[in-house]
Amino acid sequence: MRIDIVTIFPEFFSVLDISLLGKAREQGLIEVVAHDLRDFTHDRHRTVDDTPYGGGAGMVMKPEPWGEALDAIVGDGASDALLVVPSPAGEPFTQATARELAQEPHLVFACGRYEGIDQRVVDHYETRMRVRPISLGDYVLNGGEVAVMAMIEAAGRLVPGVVGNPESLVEESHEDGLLEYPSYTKPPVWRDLEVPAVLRSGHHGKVAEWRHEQQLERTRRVRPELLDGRDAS
Ligand code: 6GU
Repeated sequence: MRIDIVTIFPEFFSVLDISLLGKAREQGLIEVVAHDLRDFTHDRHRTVDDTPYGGGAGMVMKPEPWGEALDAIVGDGASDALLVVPSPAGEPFTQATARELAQEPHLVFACGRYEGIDQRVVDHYETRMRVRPISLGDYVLNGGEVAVMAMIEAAGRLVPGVVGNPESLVEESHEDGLLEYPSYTKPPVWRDLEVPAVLRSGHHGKVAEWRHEQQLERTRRVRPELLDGRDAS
């Protein structure tokens, strides 16, 4: 998978060199390049924003640097790449979105700052490629960078080969629409708290049944809306 990121803070993405995704990059499974939007300006101050038409607070990102940067990445015609635009006004990012992004051979992320990017950038690239404005959740971040980092981590670990044991991907929160069950390791007693006996019984059927009950109980208590539309039994 190839990932291009356009941002005014390319150095922000140096943390991708470490941890699990750093290894995936060393192995050539994922190639990530962060581009500096200001490299596509032509004025002395490397200006990327201007005041909004119609008035209002804040600044809007100018379309010209975005057009030059994105053309440099995808060419000047139609592209098979998917352009992801992080925005609190986008569709919500879920585990299903992460699975879809993980299937894409080429992702381009356009990180806006200020009050967002001139709408014509999305309108134009929609005529040449698939564009998805995506929100991390119902709260406001100062820019798309942190959101893109989360999306890359969630999608990147689903790319085949990135997570060593693929089995560890299936029993996680959200993979089956439920929250995950609680986990325990040694010692069997810690500060008077015991590991549930069933987990030490060696009875695999009972363990599986207990874990599923825990998933349902936890989901009902913390995220009841995740159970809507599921078979009550
Ligand atoms: Cl994707 N971007 C920004 N700037 N704020 C957000 C967001 C994204 N998702 C939630 N808040």
